[in-house]
Amino acid sequence: MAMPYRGTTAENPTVGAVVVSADGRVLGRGVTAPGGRPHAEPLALAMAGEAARGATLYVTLEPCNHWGRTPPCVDAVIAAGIARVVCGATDPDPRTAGEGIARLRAAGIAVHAGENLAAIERLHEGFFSRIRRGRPFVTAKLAVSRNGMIGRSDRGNVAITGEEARRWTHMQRALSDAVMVGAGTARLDTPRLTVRLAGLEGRRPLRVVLGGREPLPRDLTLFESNDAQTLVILAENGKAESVSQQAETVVVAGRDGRPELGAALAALAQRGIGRLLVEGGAGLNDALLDAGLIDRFCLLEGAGVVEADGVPATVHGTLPERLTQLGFSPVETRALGCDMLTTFEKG
Ligand code: AOF
Ligand code: ZN
Repeated sequence: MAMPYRGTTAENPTVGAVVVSADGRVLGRGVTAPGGRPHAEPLALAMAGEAARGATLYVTLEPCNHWGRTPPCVDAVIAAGIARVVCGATDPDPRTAGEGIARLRAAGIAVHAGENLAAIERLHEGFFSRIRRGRPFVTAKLAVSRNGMIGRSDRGNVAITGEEARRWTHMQRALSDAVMVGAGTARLDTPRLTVRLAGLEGRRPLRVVLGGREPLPRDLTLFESNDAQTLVILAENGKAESVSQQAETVVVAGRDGRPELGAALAALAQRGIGRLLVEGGAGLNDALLDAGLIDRFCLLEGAGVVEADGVPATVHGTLPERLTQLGFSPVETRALGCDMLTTFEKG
């Protein structure tokens, strides 16, 4: 139930909680609220009210045991008289890290932890990555023509894939905390990086531009449109750059005048970004792949061919070859209209 709400709760995980009576009726349900608070459990418990006494709480993450901006969920669970808790992974946040489960047990509540871990790891992959590795979970998306091109050199936006692939991409943006492009793509493709899907206008992932060696033009489409916040990541000791007032900037360690990729991702994690979607181009994808910083690669293959001036998707053979060399394997292939989507994951 929490899956569709991914992308709305940063810096917190998107937790789902359900209160179920002894005879199997759903008494209450909750998902971490937009922005991360309230947490899922108090919402589900409030919905169940008095009926929660003696009931079972199913929750995708260990209930928290710390005073953050809200009181510990464990206190609410105990106060509600819940008899049994079935939860997913332990919370890797060091403020809870197993203590939530310990306190529930100490209060006489039966706890079954570690249920359905594969699905839980997937649901919370952004939050887990941010806490465990200090960087977001990175999904790259790239659209290539049948002959492996992502566009034409210096030609800006070239249609590679169709309407269904566009809608799929916008949905991936909606489910992300931030969407990132490199400076070259920001300049040439003039993307808006917004969610333009009926009913999901409220989804506004942070837009991130990774600065390059050249200053960014101040009239960038991303700076003009006020639809979502924009963050520009710049390299320290790079050229002093005055970025449009519409955007925020963060300065990280640099290499060759460009932001160092690991430092850029760490800066995003520090801002609470757990789920990051990278929308190319080829240079940024290749560099992230080289650095081992991509966790999932979504390859959209269009039916058409880009003939003259084609920009290849990678400088290392074809993308599927390169991904295989790096230890990725295809986990899903499906048609999106006339286009094909193949998802590659590591391991
Ligand atoms: C839960 N239920 O729905 C979520 C939890 O700053 P705070 O107080 O909001 O605490 C954030 C931490 O709470 C976060 O790092 C994670 O450990 C946990 N998230 N816990 O019991 C929830 N979203
Ligand atoms: Zn909590």
